[in-house]
Amino acid sequence: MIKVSALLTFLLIFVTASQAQQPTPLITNIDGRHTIDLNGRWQIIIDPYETGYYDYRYQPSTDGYFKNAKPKSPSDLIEYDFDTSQQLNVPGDWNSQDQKLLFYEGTIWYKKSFDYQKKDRTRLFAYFGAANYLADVYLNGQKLGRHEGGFTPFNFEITKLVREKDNFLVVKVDNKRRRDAVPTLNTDWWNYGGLTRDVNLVEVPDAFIEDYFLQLKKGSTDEISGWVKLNGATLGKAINVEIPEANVKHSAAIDANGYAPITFKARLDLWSPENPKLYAVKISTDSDSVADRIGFRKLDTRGTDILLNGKPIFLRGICIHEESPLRGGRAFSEDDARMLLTWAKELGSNFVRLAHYPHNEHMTRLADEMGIMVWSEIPVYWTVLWDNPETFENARNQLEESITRDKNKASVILWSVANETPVSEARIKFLKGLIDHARKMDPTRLLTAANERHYADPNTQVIDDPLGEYLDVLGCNEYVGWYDGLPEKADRLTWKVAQNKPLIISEFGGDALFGNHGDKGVRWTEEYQKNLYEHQLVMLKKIPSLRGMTPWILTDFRSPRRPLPRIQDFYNRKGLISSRGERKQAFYVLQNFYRSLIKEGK
Ligand code: GCB
Repeated sequence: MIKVSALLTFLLIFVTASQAQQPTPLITNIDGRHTIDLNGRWQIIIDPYETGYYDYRYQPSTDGYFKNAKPKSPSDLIEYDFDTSQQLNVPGDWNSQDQKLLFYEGTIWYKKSFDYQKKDRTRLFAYFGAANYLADVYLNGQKLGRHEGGFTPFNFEITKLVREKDNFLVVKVDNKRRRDAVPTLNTDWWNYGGLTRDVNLVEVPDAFIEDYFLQLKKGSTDEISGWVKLNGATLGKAINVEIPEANVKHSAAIDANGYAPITFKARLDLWSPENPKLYAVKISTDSDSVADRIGFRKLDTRGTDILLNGKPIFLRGICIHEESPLRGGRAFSEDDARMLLTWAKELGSNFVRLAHYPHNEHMTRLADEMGIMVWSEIPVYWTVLWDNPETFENARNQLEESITRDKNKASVILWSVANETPVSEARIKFLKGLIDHARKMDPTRLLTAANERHYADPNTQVIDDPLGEYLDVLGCNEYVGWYDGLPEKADRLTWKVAQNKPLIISEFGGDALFGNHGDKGVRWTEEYQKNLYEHQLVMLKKIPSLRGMTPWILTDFRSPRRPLPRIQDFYNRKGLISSRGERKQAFYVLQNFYRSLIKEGK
């Protein structure tokens, strides 16, 4: 008897483990789809010991919290109850919604119940904008799968499992940091956990358009080249791409794998910050149709120039974290995105570095509309495990999900694969692998990374990271005047750049507490920060290959690495704008500088 039950337990665990599948292929442009949003209040259970997942022998439990069990009789023992538990808002990180969760790192279970009217020939997917960091997803007690990575979307098909009444979707979200994860244990931002972005049900027909890539062919201003990918058994015979405003009606045949390569000529008004023209594009088959708004523009480099539509440009940028300074916590809404991008525009920016991970899709959609160019990044930050194949696979997957989501956005001009990573052979191999993958997925955009620099002698800065060989645009972070000497040090430095490529100074800056005034030599004052910017800008203007900059950073943001009482209080204060929206003196220094560049025609 004991043996039989041991075997049964083994089988159950084995079956449960093998059910832990990957998400289904990502559906792009869910804004163009019929969706039912599952945002709002979700019931949650805080589970620091993962009692709802592991049994007391620390084996995955077969009747964990995902069963959403109820006592069937008064004598039944069930030690949890979603329906009478605390609730949190989705989208939203947990840390900023409940004071006791501010520093929490661990598991929280989320549950949402819903009814659904089934429709013939319709497939249903549960789509998550992001969950930080590890998500185990269950519907009606059955495991759908697991997703790793805190800043990219994923979806699971639930057509067969969904029922008309009382569905319960349960997600175990775990934001414990891990040495082998991406990012790793150590970052300079808040580890906001939870269902941080929109959750939707997406309805599509049996055979549907899963994904597509429609961009100008590299080097061309009048030829669109790409592909459309279908999903579903009874595939249509042809797919159509229509751009009515440009008189385009193109058809292409679908191959046996549901894939249709696309090329056609079109006369297009090109997208740029001055003219963020988006075209209504309709992609259809005999069974499905999806609408998008896409901008078309040409992107190249020539020597040390970045060319947009054939013209050299200067990237007047600023770094942004995905944090809503006024509400506090992760930014997730279109309003959050509008506020951050409007502030960037008021600064005089035509470019933003969305640090240090892919931001939510509202940001890139709005950047498309507002004419702001974007540097998009994955959280390969500082010291990930370069030799670990699983870590590489995780980073590669995050990059892939990010490119899959945003590859049709005109605003995105740069994919960045890393931030401040230490030079070594293993790291080059890792990052080269990511670069190759990005180029394969998207041959049109430029590749970059935020690297470091070193001193050849006390007055000479050198940028010669060997990774530069594989990049189109060099990124370099430097903190002259903050971690590296005082602001005046910038006056005596000259810069040497090994590669003949465009350079973006992807970070510089220093902390100032808004309203804290004093002599310019006093740290943490607005005057110090202002003085630092003044000296930096004079120095940077002298670098011949400089084609852009994204100072650190638009707004103050939370960081556990910043404990100094009364000054930092767990905020990184390098913002040009405070955590209450107030502009510091340095904001105006950079604004004036950008205005002068605009006058010079840059
Ligand atoms: C850096 C990092 C950034 C930090 C910043 C700082 O180099 O890339 O994530 O927040 O410095 O403030 O130290």
